[in-house]
Amino acid sequence: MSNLIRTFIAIELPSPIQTHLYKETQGLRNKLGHQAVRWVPAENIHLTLKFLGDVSRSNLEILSSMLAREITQHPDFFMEISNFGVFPNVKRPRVIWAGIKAPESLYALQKGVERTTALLGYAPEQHPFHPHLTLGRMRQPVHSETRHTLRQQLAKASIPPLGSIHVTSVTVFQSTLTPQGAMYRTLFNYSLNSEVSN
Ligand code: 3AM
Repeated sequence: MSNLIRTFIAIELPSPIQTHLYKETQGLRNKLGHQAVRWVPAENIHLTLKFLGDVSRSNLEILSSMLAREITQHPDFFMEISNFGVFPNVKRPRVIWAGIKAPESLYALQKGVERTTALLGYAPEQHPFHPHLTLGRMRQPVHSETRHTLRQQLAKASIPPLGSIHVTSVTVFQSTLTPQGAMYRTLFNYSLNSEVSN
């Protein structure tokens, strides 16, 4: 058994929301196909707060206790899935995502997680936090035809209201890379504080 665990910290989505979002994006998958894009299966769609990479088993314990202390101080909140987009942009598409509209609580939570992991020596994220659900990753290089289809689809695609998502906890995941794609396993789950007001 490896001593290193590929780890990230994320917000899980309720499975009906995953299913609903997956159905709503079926058109996008049909149009772009599976050659050009590695699509994320419904059950793997989540909101990443922090990617840590390899963490040693001995560091997991301290990480878990420090994260528990931080996360349980933050209030629960509601968020919504808002729009579609691409990172870094449609000219150089790498990641197709669904955006998240959330109150300040999510941003404070992400900062808290970032601060806690930085204390343990994990490199701070260079990009500003842009809450999103990754739907697919474009295989490189992207053909101009695919870029064109993507641009067209994004221009006309809109997400119907999928309802408010009540975020009540944060999960630390183990990610195992396999030829079939990433497999996620829950390592820890911490409840947000339902007693503090938003
Ligand atoms: O949910 P998203 O797509 O934002 O892209 C990976 C995914 O984020 C990201 O961690 C999340 C869970 O796998 N990730 C994977 N490797 C990464 C790396 N080397 C990474 N983020 C930053 N650096």
